[in-house]
Amino acid sequence: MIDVSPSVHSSGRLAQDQQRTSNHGWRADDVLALFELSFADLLYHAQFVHRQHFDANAVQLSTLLSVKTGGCPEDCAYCPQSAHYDTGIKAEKLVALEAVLDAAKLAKQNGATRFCMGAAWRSPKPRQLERVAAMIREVKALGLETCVTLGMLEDGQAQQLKEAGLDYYNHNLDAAPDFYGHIITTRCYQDRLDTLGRVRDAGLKVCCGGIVGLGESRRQRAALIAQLASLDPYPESVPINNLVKVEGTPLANNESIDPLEFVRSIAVARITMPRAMVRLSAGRERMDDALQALCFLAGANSIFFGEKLLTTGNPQARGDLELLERLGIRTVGQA
Ligand code: SAM
Ligand code: DTB
Ligand code: SF4
Repeated sequence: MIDVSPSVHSSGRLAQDQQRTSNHGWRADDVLALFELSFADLLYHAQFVHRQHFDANAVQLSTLLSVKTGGCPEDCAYCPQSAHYDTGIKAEKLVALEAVLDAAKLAKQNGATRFCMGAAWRSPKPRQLERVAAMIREVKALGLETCVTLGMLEDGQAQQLKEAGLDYYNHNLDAAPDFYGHIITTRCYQDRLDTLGRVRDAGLKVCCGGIVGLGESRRQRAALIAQLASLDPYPESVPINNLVKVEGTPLANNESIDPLEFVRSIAVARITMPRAMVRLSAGRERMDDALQALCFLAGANSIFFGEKLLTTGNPQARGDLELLERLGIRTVGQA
């Protein structure tokens, strides 16, 4: 019989790894062993780890705003904003500062404590970065936690964002190294790791996660999480996205992932990155209440809140608040 005591999992790594924020590497095989636990054993472990570091009845609300939509030169196969695919999303200009501030004020009024701004760029140009830095300064001054995702950064750019008051930079690894080339051909894994290194060196917190349901195997899901958990230190924030299938993208007709496998992915992220905020990110529109409740039980402690992600839909705010109330979950600032 498997030992379900929370101090030891089948590969014997849990006890030591839940204690630290820096790892000396998770092997994909060890992460795969977690995926292969029984559902009850896995959730028990995840909930145990979660409760050691967080209030299990608290979730952070984050609101997303696309500050520069569409026309992206990258060819990410999942993305409605890539100029390579005909998805009906038009390329727009960078949004004006005032409009960003209005959205941030509204998000705060509605209960969000974190405001994330996304731009469909391969990498920002100096003038664009200055404008985003001004947005960060003003959003931060409202008392909101700030996160931006702008693509690859060059030397000095992460520092500039840090000086503007940025808390987190989001830059996802998205997929396992051996699957990345099936999804994106216009950049490589090392490009992503290089930007993550610059973000870390500038003293910013790292927000880095991935997408499940891209057509990867369970082993590749485990390898993605092993990569994330082996960043040293591991990310403070880990968004786990379920693919939103968008008409016109190459992945529009992908088979959906088993919902319980998505819950497993959250649980494994929680166990391998015990102190990280694990964010139940894209894909909630297609999840029912019970499935989202399982995600919280598995250790997710943040959601995107508000009717839109970047270009696709998200559940209605009122329904989210009702669900959290039914579950006895409070909303909080950064946990
Ligand atoms: N262009 C920047 C970049 O790629 O880093 C920032 C914006 S990009 C839209 C941010 C993240 O959104 C991607 O890394 C990916 O994880 C997520 N994303 C994009 N399209 C998605 C989709 N259809 N389903 C789920 N997640 C998606
Ligand atoms: C992340 O990992 N997920 C968010 C945020 N970081 C920027 C983006 C999800 C985008 C979903 C597709 C869209 O709305 O365009
Ligand atoms: Fe561009 Fe980011 Fe979309 Fe890739 S995920 S196409 S880099 S906006």
